[in-house]
Amino acid sequence: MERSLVLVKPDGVQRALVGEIIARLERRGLRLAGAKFMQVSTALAEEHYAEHQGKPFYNGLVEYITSAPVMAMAWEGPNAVAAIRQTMGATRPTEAAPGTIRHDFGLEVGRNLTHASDKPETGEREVALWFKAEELVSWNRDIDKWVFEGK
Ligand code: IDP
Ligand code: MG
Repeated sequence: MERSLVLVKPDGVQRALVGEIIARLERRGLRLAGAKFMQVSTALAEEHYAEHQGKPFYNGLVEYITSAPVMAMAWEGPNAVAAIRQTMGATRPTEAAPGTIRHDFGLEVGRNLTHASDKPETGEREVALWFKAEELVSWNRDIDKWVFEGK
């Protein structure tokens, strides 16, 4: 079972889209494993976005993610990483497919509402960076057998 970090970034929180974004992931069949509403520190922002250090948008990106609270979540399911990135849509909202979150609610890459892990390994690393082990819940959902083929 794959896991992905999902962040509703400050623009999504300020625009009251947390519930909408959670609803889309729930309806997709993904299972929530952890969630916390939090103000991101500069240190966490810099570690999370370390791969982008040195790029022209890096400083703005750290400012953006620390500018207001975020909803940080761990979601799981078969192929969760690919499924969640598909639901989020392409990084640039004007390149995101209709029906995706970034298309349906966004216009600019620097206000693209969400973060989702880009590979299964990244998912494991990012969930461990944002959540302590005791903040994650391992559980069986009654509908799992109707969503997960192997259950
Ligand atoms: P991703 O969030 O779809 O994985 P990445 O390329 O990993 O996209 O970039 C991380 C975040 O950095 C993006 O979600 C977006 O908020 C921001 N970003 C990426 N490219 C640009 C840019 O060209 N200008 C401003 N912000 C950018
Ligand atoms: Mg990325």
